[in-house]
Amino acid sequence: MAETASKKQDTAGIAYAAAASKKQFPKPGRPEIAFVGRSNVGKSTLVNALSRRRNLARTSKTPGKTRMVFFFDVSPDYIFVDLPGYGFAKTSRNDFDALSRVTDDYFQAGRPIGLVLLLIDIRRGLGKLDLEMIDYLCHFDIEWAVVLTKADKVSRQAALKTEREVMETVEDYAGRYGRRAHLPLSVSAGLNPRDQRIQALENRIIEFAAQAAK
Ligand SMILES: Nc1nc2c(ncn2[C@@H]2O[C@H](COP(=O)(O)OP(=O)(O)OP(=O)(O)O)[C@@H](O)[C@H]2O)c(=O)[nH]1
Ligand SMILES: [Mg+2]
Repeated sequence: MAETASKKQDTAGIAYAAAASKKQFPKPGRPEIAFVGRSNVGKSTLVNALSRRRNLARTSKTPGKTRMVFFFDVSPDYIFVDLPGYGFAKTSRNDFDALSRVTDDYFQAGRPIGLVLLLIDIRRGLGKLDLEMIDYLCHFDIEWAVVLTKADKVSRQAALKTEREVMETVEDYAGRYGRRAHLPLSVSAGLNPRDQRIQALENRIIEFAAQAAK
């Protein structure tokens, strides 16, 4: 897989590149929308929902499915980047280091990142690793917004409560780093890709990609 990884491939009618290391990253072009978060939070599922494809990004019940950085050519205006998840302990030490390295390389490569979507399982809320990720993104001056996933697993009321709690943390970090705070959006990509909240997220992505392209 590694030797062919940098070559452009095609799945579900969408071109993509898969990179196991920074040497295999495609040439930077359009603004990139990157998906990060703990393993199993639903990054690949959300990539599929937003791309209106069932099987573009591989998803799995078992954490640690996405091991490489995938660049999906989903729109004339932006590229989706599906990253390996963090916080996945059930792998060898070396594997984990490799996962971290390729993610770290991605963020430090000076690519045209329009927005990072930091995905949080709505039932778990922000954890220590997520807060470290926020610090990391702020440090590199990368624009980010929180997306709460698996909203179908909780009541609307509980979802609103978590959105409010997360917003407090987002505002705290935004204030600390002198950034604009972006409202967390909750989605249930697994069940209904045509949900209004997916639409709201898509609108936000379009807005950020347009800003990044300026
Ligand atoms: N109920 C529900 N399940 C979801 C939702 N989104 C994802 N899932 C499920 O959560 C599991 C993990 O989804 P993935 O999209 O593979 O997660 P990931 O973040 O890409 O995981 P890694 O690649 O391992 O980092 C799968 O079984 C999905 O079907 C959702 O909105 N609602
Ligand atoms: Mg994945």
